[in-house]
Amino acid sequence: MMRKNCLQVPAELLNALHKAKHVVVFTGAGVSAESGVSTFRDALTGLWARFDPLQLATPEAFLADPALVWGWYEWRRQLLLKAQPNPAHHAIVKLAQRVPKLTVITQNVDDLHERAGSADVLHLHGSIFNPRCFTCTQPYVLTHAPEMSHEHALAPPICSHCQGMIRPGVVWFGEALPQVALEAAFTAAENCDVLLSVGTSGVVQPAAQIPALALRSGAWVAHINPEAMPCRQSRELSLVGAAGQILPLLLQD
Ligand code: BJW
Ligand code: ZN
Repeated sequence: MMRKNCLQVPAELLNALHKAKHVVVFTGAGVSAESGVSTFRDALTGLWARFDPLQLATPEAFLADPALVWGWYEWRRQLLLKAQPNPAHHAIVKLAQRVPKLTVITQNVDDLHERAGSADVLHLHGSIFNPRCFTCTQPYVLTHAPEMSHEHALAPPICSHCQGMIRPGVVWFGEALPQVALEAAFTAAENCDVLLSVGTSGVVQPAAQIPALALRSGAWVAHINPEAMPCRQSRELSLVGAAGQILPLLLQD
């Protein structure tokens, strides 16, 4: 008989999950890939294969061409509104029901974890749905925007308090991460028993330190990624495959 999925989850990881008091799930763009959301660094399909991050994802880029940057984020926001959570997001919610404590830390600016049912998600790189004033940080409530294409420039709205420009509520290169979320994420990583690092290339700092912090504190760390991830420690594992296929396998008894 053909087995549909040949991946065997290592018994030591399943044992560690069964015994765990606190599990951390640390996610990157790959967890949303099966929802049709582009990652950043995948060679052909990633956003940075088609767009230059220096022209779109820095404060300097926004000031140089606000309409280019705002239009690009509006295009992505509208794609995200149409996307749905996938089996990976749903498996994380089910796992949370089986362990005493589970913390979701995400680098993603989408809301697919929340829409699947995860609560108290720590968003290290902000949210595409929470724009604010570039000048005075006043939050801005988004209203309906025209249908966008990726080459559509669109002038950003103007702040009603200070007439400054409204910017996307995401963390760009060179900007500090939200301090409360980052501290909570580091504390969770240092105090968990198992950390699942799902769909991240692990190259963007300071978020990339999170799996290493968990390992240093004695936790098991499993990387879930279609690319084999380097493992340098005895408690570090690489489960090779798509998040939507692998995460449901971790729910077995
Ligand atoms: C699947 C899958 C499937 C596919 N299932 N998996 C030199 C050295 C070290 C650091 C620096 C340096 N030069 C500059 C820095 C700092 C910089 C940085 O780290 N740069 C590196 C790139 C070199 N970091 C910063 O600037 C940060 N801020 C900072 O350091 O501040 C300092 C400061 C302190 C105090 C005051 C002021 C400043 C900020 C980083 C912000 C990152 N922002 C972005 C854009 C967000 C907005 C937006 O969405 O547009 O965040 S960049 C982008 O990368 C986005 C992501 O969250 C982030 C991480 O990417 P992620 O999630 O890992 O995605 P990918 O595409 O890289 O990987 C996807 C993975 O999924 C792949 O492995 C696939 O194989 C896999 N996959 N299908 C499972 N089905
Ligand atoms: Zn303002």
